[in-house]
Amino acid sequence: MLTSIRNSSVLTAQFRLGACRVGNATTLKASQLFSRKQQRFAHTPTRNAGFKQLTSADIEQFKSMLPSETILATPAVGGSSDPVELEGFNADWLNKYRGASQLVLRPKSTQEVADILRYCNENQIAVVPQGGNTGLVGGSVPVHDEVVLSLRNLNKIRGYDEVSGVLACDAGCVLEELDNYVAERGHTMPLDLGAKGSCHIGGNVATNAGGIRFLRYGSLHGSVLGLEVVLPDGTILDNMSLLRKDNTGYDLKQLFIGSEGTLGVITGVSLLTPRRPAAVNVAVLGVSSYEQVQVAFKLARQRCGEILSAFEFWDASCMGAVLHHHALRNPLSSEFPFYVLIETSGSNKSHDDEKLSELLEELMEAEVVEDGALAQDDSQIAKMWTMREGIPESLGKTGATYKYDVSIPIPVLYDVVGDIASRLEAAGLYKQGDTTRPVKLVCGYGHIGDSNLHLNIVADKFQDKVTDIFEPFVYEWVQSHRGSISAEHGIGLMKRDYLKYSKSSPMIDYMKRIKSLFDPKGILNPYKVV
Ligand code: FAD
Ligand code: 2HG
Ligand code: ZN
Repeated sequence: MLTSIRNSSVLTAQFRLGACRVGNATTLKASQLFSRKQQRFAHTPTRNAGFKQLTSADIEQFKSMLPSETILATPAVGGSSDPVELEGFNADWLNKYRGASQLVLRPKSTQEVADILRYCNENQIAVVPQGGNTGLVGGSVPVHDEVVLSLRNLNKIRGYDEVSGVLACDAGCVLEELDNYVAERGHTMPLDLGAKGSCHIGGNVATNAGGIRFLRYGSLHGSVLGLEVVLPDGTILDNMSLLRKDNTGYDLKQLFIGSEGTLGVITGVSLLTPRRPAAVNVAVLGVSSYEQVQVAFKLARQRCGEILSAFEFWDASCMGAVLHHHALRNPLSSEFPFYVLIETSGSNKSHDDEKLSELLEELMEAEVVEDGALAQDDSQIAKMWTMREGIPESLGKTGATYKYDVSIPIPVLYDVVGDIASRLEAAGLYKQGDTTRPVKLVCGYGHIGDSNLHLNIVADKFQDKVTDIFEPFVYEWVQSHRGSISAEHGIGLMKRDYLKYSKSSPMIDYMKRIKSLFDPKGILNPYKVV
């Protein structure tokens, strides 16, 4: 029996003090939305003068295509909606990017999406597709006055095959609701992320979202079987295949996965949902160094490879923020420089329990891990996940959060956190523990199993003076280690000018050619990605 891993009664007693589930991103956004003034950055692209400015005649046209309750138009364009109603569509989750759209359209069918796009294309009206608006790179909100095309009313499940586990649904279905639906049928969505209560499956596909199950189920490039996409000229590409195998030429759907709304509007998604694991175990471990985090990961793969479903880590600064903002208690006996969350998922509980216990004992005996807590029931599992998934929300409550989502080889993955902290210190903007400086926290966490670090820098506000310390430095750093400047959040507006750090110029050139093939007039999500 493992003695150092805290037993259930201790864990239960501590957790009883008020843990809560990570908040729905929409809820956070609503409460935070106008509490901080959004900054315009020096590099905000200027408005493309070729795009038409909306008139009341355009609004009349949209009224002839759509039910009136699906249109939000302000008096500035001849409508009657209060501009406050549009604020939530103009500001991103981070409250870092804000557009000035005067028109939001919320179509209820693929045909309505096609009618809108055809009209916009013919009239050179710029459009930004929007899902749950949880994106973290400024891709989901207008830069200037682009029309917001919200997919939230396209939210029906189209069909489910319980034998194959193939789900077909509208793009505006919320990820968590889909997971609840397939859970009732013994399956699970192949992706899971902290924003699941708000993000749409269409947004997930458009960003090629990764998340905490990537280690087990891999990329959406593998799970997505088919897409229905409306092109900027109104053409509906019906590629809603329900088949796992389909080798009939070019796999066009792959181009839209991760295209961030720049090539077409995704209106339907079909994807493979795996069987829901019958047995799930979660443990949180305290680790004294990043080197030991790596040792723990190596051993976890060796001992539990076939049942390992997540291996996440975070540092002490993240833990401080999440414990503070979620009223959680640390389940471990003391504080550690690093924390690891291990999850196993399988079909045989006693087999998995035994394998995980053996791993944990080995980690403790080898002094790789200094203390750990093993969840004893679903409620403890949820609380442990809150410690990890609640980090972005907690940092957001701490201050304006600059986010870098990078892939770097695991051995050097955490080094960039220290290097950024040193640069900020040298500039006098940051000193660990000194809250009077503009930068409060420099911290790292992420999906270590996927070589994916989330470097977050929390400051009192967004300002170029701070950004200039770590941009383009962080991208140069990543490039020098042959990493990727975006592991999972995408390019959006934030990284558009830095794409060259991860893609060669011939590749960028081909990306631009693909963009002009699908969207020759450039109306779809302009100023983003390329
Ligand atoms: P939006 O934010 O609305 O849009 C994102 C981009 O996709 C935009 O460019 C938009 O134009 C485009 N788009 C949206 N819908 C469509 C559509 N139907 N057709 C065409 N283009 C479209 N991301 C991860 O990868 N892994 C994580 O673990 C993760 N965790 C997160 C945790 C939190 C708390 C938050 C706030 C975000 C997290 N994200 C994560 C980022 C974000 O949630 C994901 O990128 C998500 O997939 C975005 O979905 P959405 O519906 O909110 O899309
Ligand atoms: C996560 O893994 C998300 O929690 C968000 O990808 C990361 O906010 C971030 O930097
Ligand atoms: Zn992530």
